[in-house]
Amino acid sequence: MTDHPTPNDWAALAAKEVKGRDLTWHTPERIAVKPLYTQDDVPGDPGLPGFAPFTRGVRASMYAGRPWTIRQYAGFSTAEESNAFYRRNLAAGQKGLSVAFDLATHRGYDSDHPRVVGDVGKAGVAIDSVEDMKILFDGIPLDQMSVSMTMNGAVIPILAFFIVAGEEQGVPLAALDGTIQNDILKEFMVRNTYIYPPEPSMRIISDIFAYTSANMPKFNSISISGYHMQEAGATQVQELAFTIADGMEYVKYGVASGLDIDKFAGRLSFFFAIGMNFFMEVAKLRAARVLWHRVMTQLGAQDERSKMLRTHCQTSGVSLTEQDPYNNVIRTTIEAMAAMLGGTQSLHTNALDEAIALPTDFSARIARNTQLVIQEETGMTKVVDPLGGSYYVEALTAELVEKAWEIIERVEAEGGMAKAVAAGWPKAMIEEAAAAKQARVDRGEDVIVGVNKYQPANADEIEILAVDNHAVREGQVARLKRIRETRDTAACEAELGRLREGATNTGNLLALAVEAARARATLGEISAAMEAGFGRYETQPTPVAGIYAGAFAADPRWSRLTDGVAATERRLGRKPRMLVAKMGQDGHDRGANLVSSMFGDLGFEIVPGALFRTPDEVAKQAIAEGVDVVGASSLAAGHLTLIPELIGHLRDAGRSDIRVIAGGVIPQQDYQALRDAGVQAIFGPGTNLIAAAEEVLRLLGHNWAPETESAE
Ligand code: MLC
Ligand code: 5AD
Repeated sequence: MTDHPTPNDWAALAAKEVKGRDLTWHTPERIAVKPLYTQDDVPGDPGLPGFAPFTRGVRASMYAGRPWTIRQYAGFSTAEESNAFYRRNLAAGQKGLSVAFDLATHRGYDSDHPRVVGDVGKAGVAIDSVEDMKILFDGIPLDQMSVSMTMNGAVIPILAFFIVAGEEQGVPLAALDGTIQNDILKEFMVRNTYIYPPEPSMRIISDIFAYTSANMPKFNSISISGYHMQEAGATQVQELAFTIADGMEYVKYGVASGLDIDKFAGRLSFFFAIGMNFFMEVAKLRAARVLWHRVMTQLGAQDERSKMLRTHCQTSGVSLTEQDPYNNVIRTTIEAMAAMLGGTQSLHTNALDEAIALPTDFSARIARNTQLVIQEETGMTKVVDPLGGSYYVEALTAELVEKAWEIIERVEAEGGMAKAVAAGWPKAMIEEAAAAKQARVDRGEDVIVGVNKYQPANADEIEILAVDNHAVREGQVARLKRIRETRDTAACEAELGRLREGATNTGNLLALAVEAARARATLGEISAAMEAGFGRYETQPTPVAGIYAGAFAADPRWSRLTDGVAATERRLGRKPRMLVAKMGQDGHDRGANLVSSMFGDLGFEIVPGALFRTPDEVAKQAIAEGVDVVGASSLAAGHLTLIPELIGHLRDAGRSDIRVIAGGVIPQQDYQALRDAGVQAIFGPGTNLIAAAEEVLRLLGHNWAPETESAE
């Protein structure tokens, strides 16, 4: 041992301590994280905050000057109820608003549309017209409060309603402050609340850039989102690369539509998920800024503001669990710290009931206070980029830039993100990562405290928020009726006609929709007018194959299940068949895709159902395809309406022999009602798919021998 030990001396000493065991950590991003970083690993000087390439933050003073915006995403039931919730939250320390719309609204349907019975007011607030939007912001001055709206499919009517609501509050267009998500590429990839086909959807975005850059200088015209990619299973490198590549594509479309890059690029914003890999997430935000600076320079931006990546973050929903739910407070705190140490501009912290329902006042308070405590009790905001210069963080930042750049180059070589999305490979890549992750969790390789390790002896019951969608729907239907009776029908029809014309020819769709909104056209009507020109987009899921079987190769639990499937096949004289169904406007398909992949690998014949089906359509498909079982996946709280209806249709058709099972975000409180309706098995969040497959085979009549059961 010398007086000045070298990294080699350290390696020798460490190897002795662990008897030569390799301490390298291979992450899902295929990054080999070493057990020690030294100054030899630092790629160079990261520069200073506020200066290009903004590695250390977009502002010189960062949180020492102004803390990030505490912006909690919320919305449920009616505009009245959501407005009251917003006001309570603002009084208690929240700083910015963020609106969650229900899925009917997302998909361009009014609340009285027959396809949305299960969805009204459930996953967000129901907004049908400018009247609802005015109630939503009643008493909230839109020139003082910045408002984010998560809207992508029905972005034109929603932004039009917002503009007209502001106008009728007396707020000039130029004073409106906020953000519209308006990011359709990731919808086609992972979130699925698209309405129109890709081409017209991209036109809508350029129209919004044109309108907001000319009229709304404080408004962020897009929130380019990686969040949903990580939720769908993407690795951090995939999330980073596809998000930056999406941003590039939007800029190229904007420029191609005739806009000057520096006129609109300064108002593009971003949105990332922050999961549990703490330093990876810190480095990801730093790498994102470096990458954006690089691509915007390449695309010819001159103004430094155009090259500055400003972002919102949300802690990861998928990292939270139904089991042992108070652990979620701990997880969210750690994730919130990663977001702030990465230099986010705005943050949502998830509530502890995330895995089962929307936040209550109680859970929302803890989520909000997580940020308030960090901001006001810890002193962490006093120093700009306190992790700057950390050997590990700087090295990881550089490695993420490099790894993401490889993917971005592939996207560019293949003609950009719109083409890549159409080709489908980014989605497939994410689904493979999701399947690999699920397999690691099911095998216990990735530990989730309270779920696959250290399970509590007794479950904690927590109070959850329940929304009566039938009552909300009745109220919305009555308001829609009133609007249709009191408006100037001819004027409204004329505006809708102009919009229809605009969709088939030219014209700024947002400007046209603002006129229609003033004339009290509803969201469904405005969407339908554009649909007349654009059509409605449909896709078919294509589950990935082989990932699960590969991860479980040589695992006795797997061969036991494939034996069970083979025995079932012999008994039935054909492979067991399962329809994996998605009903209502719920587009969350990670769970459904995982189940399809895994059961397909096991030897089931899988019928992957299309998104957005009605219960009647699913029953007919199940019968036509001759399936033994329908697996209904529900993540947007429509289960109590949609699944009993499905069972009713099967019964009416004399096919009660087709078993119905349910999976997804289903609170324990609802289990009995589903069982009473005839659901034969329920798989909540955190379900081990191996256990689920065993149960499904049992339902299909397979007799598990007791000795093999204990042989696990
Ligand atoms: C900030 N400012 C400073 C400063 N820091 N000025 C001086 N010194 C400092 N240190 C100024 C900024 O310049 C800005 O003014 C103003 O203060 C506001 O700060 P900001 O940093 O821009 O914050 P904010 O207004 O909150 O905007 C953040 C954002 C925006 C740019 C990321 O796009 C945003 O709020 N996004 C939120 C998106 C969101 O909530 N999404 C929810 C998705 S949920 P100026 O004039 O420069 O602007 C979802 C789930 C699902 O998607 O699937 O349903
Ligand atoms: N209210 C609050 N949070 C919501 N989320 C989705 N909808 C709502 C809502 N209406 C959050 C959850 C989810 C993520 C996509 O956004 O955390 O995981």
